[in-house]
Amino acid sequence: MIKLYGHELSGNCHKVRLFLSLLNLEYEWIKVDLMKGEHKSPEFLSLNSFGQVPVLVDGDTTVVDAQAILVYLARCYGGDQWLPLDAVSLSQIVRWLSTTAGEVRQGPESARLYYLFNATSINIDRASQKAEFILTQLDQHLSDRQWLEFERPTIADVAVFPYVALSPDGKIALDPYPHIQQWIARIEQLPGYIPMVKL
Ligand SMILES: N[C@@H](CCC(=O)N[C@@H](CS)C(=O)NCC(=O)O)C(=O)O
Repeated sequence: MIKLYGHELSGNCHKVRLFLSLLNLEYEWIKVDLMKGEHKSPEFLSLNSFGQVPVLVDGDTTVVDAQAILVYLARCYGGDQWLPLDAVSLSQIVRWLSTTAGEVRQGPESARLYYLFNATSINIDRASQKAEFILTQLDQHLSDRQWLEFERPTIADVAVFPYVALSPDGKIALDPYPHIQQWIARIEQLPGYIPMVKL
């Protein structure tokens, strides 16, 4: 059975849990207690030397990094629907995987870390500015479409969704972004949708 190592308050882990649920795949959840530093233990570092969750183990295959795991699951269990492979479509999806690891992480994800987990090394003014930038861009992008790319949800939506929806945890209101709010509501209606645990 697939094993997922993670923490329930991590949006990066939630991307993977959400996608496993959308794909209706069974898996074993193995909690890595970040508060106790379990992600820096020798056992966990032997799975991911970066010392980060999520990590997915499927038989002999170990995949680290939320975006890499989404790609792996999509191609093994979801097929073209979630991750098409022609050059143009693939580049459109990768653009959003990159955006979530870049602008979304520097913006709403960092603001959430600052306020929820007291990560005071984060420059909150910079994170808030970055959040406003990417949320404005996303809202505009979603103004004339239902999903980030194509006429259906893909791993682009699954990857970008958690930290955007969690923006209020970082004291960033979503009221100014009506198209993002509608997109969030659409994702919440997908068969298999699961909410994230609240602190
Ligand atoms: N690029 C990685 C980042 C993962 C990440 O930042 N995980 C956090 C939890 S959300 C973590 O494990 N932090 C502990 C640490 O970096 O020491 C991914 O997308 O999976």
